[in-house]
Amino acid sequence: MMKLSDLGFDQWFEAHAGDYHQEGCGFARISAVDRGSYLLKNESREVPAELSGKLSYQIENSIDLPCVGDWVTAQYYNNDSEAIIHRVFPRKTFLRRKTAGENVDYQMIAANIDTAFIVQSCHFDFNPHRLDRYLVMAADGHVEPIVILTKTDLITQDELDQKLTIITSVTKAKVLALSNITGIGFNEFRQTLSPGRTYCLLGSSGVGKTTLINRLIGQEAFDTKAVSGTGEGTHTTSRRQLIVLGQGEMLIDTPGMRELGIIGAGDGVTMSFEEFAVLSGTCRYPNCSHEHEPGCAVRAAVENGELSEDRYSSYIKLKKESEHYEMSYLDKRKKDKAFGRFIKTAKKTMKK
Ligand SMILES: Nc1nc2c(ncn2[C@@H]2O[C@H](COP(=O)(O)OP(=O)(O)OP(=O)(O)O)[C@@H](O)[C@H]2O)c(=O)[nH]1
Ligand SMILES: [Mg+2]
Ligand SMILES: [Zn+2]
Repeated sequence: MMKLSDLGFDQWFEAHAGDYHQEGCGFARISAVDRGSYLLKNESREVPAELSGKLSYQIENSIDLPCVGDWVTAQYYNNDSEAIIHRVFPRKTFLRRKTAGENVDYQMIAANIDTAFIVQSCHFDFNPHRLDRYLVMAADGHVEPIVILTKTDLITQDELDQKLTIITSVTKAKVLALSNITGIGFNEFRQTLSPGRTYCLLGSSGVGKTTLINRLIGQEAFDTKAVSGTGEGTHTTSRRQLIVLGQGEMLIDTPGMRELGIIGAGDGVTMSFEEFAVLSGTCRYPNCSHEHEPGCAVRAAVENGELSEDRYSSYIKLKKESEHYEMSYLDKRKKDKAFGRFIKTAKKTMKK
């Protein structure tokens, strides 16, 4: 039989186990989420699950809902064939994004991920600025990023080398290039996977995330679909799902993202633009925005060519977005909380 530790329940979660233990319950990991319904995986089985009434009442914000990869306290019933989720463990790491559109809210993509594979295709999808956004997302949730360039069969070695040079100029993350058609580079990818660790595949629709998983499994277990003439994917994968491979490596496939808004706390931006953090320390003003202030070390580095103009503008753009959303988000959470309290008080008053 499997142990919970095989599914990633490590010392970090053990340390919380006491607080999250509940009479008649066990611990399990969310292996799939499809709208309001969940699948749970424990040492012996995978079963459908629902939130307890109390838990759904307590949750005030969508990011607090369980997501794939979360650890939960669950109660089994109907001969252990179904479960009720009572509590959600704190997240050791997470991947989240701003939801599409104007409103300021976050959507959880996956929790408790060791490594995020940020997948771009060499062909139509390659875009260093989008890559920056994914890198910020990973840094924000304390997830190690690895960049994967797929479809190397569609470009020449020279074109590939150029792209690799661009990527290594924006990140220190490990970069892998591969083709699912020729198989070149695939073994190097497979060797990055270890038992008991959890990986998440991120990237636009049509870049080959599911094709990679099928290749690892060795069969066409999951649907993939050809991209259009302009390289647009067709949003084939529709749910987030955790797959356990033969040696116990865990992989989460995700639906391709249409729009990748930012992402969260200023933290992620600071971390994936490290060189800016270092330079900022020597700007004349401690809260320098690196735009117009005199004595700005960042501007100076751009002017003397130490930093590229392109990387500078990407940094400024993401920093502004991140600060803007962070502020509006905190504001919104405050209002939501106040509203939640208002509803609860109103309910109590009505009962009297
Ligand atoms: N030429 C080439 N085609 C590939 C490669 N990898 C995947 N494809 C093709 O790209 C298309 C899209 O692949 P999928 O695996 O469905 O892409 P996905 O990233 O899972 O897309 P979504 O599920 O929509 O997010 C399929 O037709 C694959 O056969 C590759 O390395 N080279
Ligand atoms: Mg897919
Ligand atoms: Zn400055």
